[in-house]
Amino acid sequence: MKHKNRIAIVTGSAQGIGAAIARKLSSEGASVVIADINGEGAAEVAASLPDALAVTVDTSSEDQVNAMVDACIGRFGKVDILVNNAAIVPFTEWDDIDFAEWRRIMSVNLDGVFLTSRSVYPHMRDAAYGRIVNIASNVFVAGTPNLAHYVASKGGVVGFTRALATELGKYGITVNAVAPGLTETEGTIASPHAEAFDFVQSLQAIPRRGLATDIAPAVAFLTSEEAAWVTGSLLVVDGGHTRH
Ligand code: NAD
Ligand code: 4PL
Repeated sequence: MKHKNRIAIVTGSAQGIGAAIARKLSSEGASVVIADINGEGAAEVAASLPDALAVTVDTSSEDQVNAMVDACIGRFGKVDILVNNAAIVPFTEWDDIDFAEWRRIMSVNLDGVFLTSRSVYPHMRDAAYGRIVNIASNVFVAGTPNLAHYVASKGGVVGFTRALATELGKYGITVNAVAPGLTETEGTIASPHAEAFDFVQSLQAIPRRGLATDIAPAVAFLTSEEAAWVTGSLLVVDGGHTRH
């Protein structure tokens, strides 16, 4: 039970990779806040886990993020782990991205990571313990097409991860990023990305589809106590697609 007595917030955990991370941390003993803009989906995941709390939150809203962290502290008294997983995964040709769409992706995928990190920080600093894991993507390594705004947002997430790791190391807080490759989730299956699985599989060292349960163990390592010496890193989890 590597995460016994640990309290974790996982954003975007009503489905997909976030739900798999929440289930994994819960199975290792953590109490998990299932935080998602889809409150109904969050409630369903929370109901399936022991001692989980569902919170409806738009992670791009400063007020809602602060209320989410208050709800966690109110229920559990602390926050040990933050997993920034919530994101929009778009599919838009580069010259069809208008400025409003660019801003929408940045506000959820990048601003949201800043807002949640800033909000949990005082609690982690005062406890002299914290684990922050940001979900990036291997598109930052590969420069994948039809996602330019998303690729830029994930590059921002990797940069912010490194800077925050530098700032927070002295407080016992580690900050790392995990970069999945194309992964079968409710989101990708329902989008044009579904068409890419065969091609991406042909590029991978391991020739099968990536699943959400392939990503969760990498996150669970970085959120564990024993990963104390790993900070500012980017762990690519993509079946050897990019070999980064
Ligand atoms: P998904 O679309 O299946 O699920 C995303 C979840 O985030 C949903 O429950 C959604 O309601 C929630 N969400 C969206 N916007 C939100 C907001 N503003 N506030 C709170 N919650 C919000 O996504 P997924 O495929 O599971 O991807 C999860 C993470 O993994 C994302 O960060 C994504 O960029 C990353 N990722 C996914 C893949 C992939 O191929 N699936 C590959 C690399 C990285
Ligand atoms: C390889 O993060 O990593 C498509 C869509 N293809 O969101 C991703 C790859 C997508 C990816 C991603």
